[in-house]
Amino acid sequence: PFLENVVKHPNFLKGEFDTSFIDSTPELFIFPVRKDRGTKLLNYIGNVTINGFPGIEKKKKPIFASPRKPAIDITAAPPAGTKQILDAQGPEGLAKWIHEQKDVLLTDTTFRDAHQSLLATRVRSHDMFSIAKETAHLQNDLFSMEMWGGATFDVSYRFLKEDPWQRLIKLREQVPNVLFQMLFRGANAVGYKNYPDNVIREFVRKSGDAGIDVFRIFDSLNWIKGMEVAIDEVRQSGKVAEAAICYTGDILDPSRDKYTVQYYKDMAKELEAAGAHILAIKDMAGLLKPEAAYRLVSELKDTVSLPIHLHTHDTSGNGIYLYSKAIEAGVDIVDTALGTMAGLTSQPSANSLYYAMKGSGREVRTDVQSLEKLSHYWEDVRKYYGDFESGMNSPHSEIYVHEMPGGQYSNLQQQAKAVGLGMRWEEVKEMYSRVNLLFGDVVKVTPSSKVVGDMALFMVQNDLNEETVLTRGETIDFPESVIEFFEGYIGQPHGGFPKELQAVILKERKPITVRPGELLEPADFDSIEKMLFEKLDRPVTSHEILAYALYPKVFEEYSATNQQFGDVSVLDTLTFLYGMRLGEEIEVEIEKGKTLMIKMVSIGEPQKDGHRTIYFELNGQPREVNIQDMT
Ligand code: 3PY
Ligand code: ZN
Repeated sequence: PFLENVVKHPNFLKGEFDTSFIDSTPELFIFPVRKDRGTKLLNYIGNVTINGFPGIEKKKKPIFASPRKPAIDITAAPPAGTKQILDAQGPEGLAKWIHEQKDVLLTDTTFRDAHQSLLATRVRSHDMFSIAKETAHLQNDLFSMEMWGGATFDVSYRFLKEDPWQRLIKLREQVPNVLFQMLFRGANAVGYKNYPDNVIREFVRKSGDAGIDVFRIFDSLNWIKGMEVAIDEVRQSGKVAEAAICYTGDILDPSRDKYTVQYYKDMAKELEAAGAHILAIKDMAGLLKPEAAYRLVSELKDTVSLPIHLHTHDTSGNGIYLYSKAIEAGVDIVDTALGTMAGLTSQPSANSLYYAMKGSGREVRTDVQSLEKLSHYWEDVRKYYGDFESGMNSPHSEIYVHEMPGGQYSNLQQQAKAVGLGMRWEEVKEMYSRVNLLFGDVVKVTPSSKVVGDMALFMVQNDLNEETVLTRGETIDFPESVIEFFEGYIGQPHGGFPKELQAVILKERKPITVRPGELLEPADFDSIEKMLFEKLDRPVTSHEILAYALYPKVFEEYSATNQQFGDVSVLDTLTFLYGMRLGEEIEVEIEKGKTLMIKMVSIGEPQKDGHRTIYFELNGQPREVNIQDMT
């Protein structure tokens, strides 16, 4: 009661005390939830056992052996790494250090883009925490770990029902030595539309405080204006601004003259002038062919004096080849994933790249034995998420035609299934490339890629083609994301919008040409805080306020689930996705040193009103919960 009074005190709420501990340890303040955590978890487990997990087929919980873990001593602090270089020398010092390295440096994407691209972003914090310390010890020579941002933020709340900030904070504690990198969508932050400037700035500040060091900032239309606020805030926060060029088209194909080498060189110069510490080439779909990689990296090295960091996806199977060409041309850092989380729509394998470059004169800075050990863990963990695999099991050279980003492939496929187009996936992909041309050949990366995807789904669903969109467009209600795109609310595409299509889509609405951030009302964080305080009946963290400012509905749904079931992130992944088998017993560590023993004893028959009673033992005591059977 005393604490409750304190935290409801007006001064406390106004932020006149140092309240940063609320952000880092929110569980201390969630009193009502703590009391019956056990029952809430039983309700969750009962529910998922009976009704299945949304989006995947209900099935009996599969049995897998525990994941293999490297047998190393993780009690001592891990060896120093790039984090210590940044802390001692600042972003400019770090850039200088990168330039001095002869070996190629790696960013490991296993914790972010690899699973975003292979498993629809569904890898849970639980499986990252289990291997984080080992990773810190074995991967201490990485340039960075990309482990946050992109779709992970939204998916954590929306589907995994867990707090992405806690993922970041806890990983930071366990990995104090390697730079943490996030993917930041410029004015779209980690969302799908432009946000007010104060949201962008606050998000950058808070992510920096929580542990992010390197911000890879891009704009989904390569519109520099959409990146400037973020770059500025990252610089002011003393963090590393890695500004990205999104690569699209084909610089080797003279018939595709919209995105030329000169176009990318001009953009690189502008990003350098805007304050980038590192230049990223973000080949989000894997369109950069090996010879193009050589040419682009060579020319960019002659154009700017920034270190160059290359990102690609291995969808075509050409990833290692293009990296070796880029390395020959002098690229400084490349993005790879651990072998068993690499390839196809994910990044090329670090393990394979190591062997490819051995003896070439420029080696990859890594210990391949360590990579193999960590790869075993991920090989085993990946099985948990089998239901989210895209089904792609060989290289797809068709990527050069449809140009769909790796991070979008498995997600759009889930979206297609959700609207009943699972069987028409081939048509959706083909329509995706047609929509790109209809839109004037745009850069496709979140959120512009989502707009193209939404339009492709919409056209397949409604049996529309390029002609009928224009002739019947006046009477068609286009998806909201498509309307906002043509209004200019995610920025201005290179070469402008196709005018006729824009008029048909917008109807009475007028497009804007300025930066949306100049028009959007700043978010009112105080009133969000008050509203959430009333609703949740507890102090709210600045992280929650930001999450609400980004996606109010998703955050509200997450909070409701959280109130109903408590913190489900403590469950192991198979229990989270499939519940329990009869007679099974599991251990759940709900906080450090506090473990619940849960046994599922029996499941009652459905009653007239559809309820079933599930009988558990919780720490040896009988407990029952009633679950509505919705199957
Ligand atoms: C994202 O924005 O999530 C991406 O991965 C884009 O490539
Ligand atoms: Zn990517």
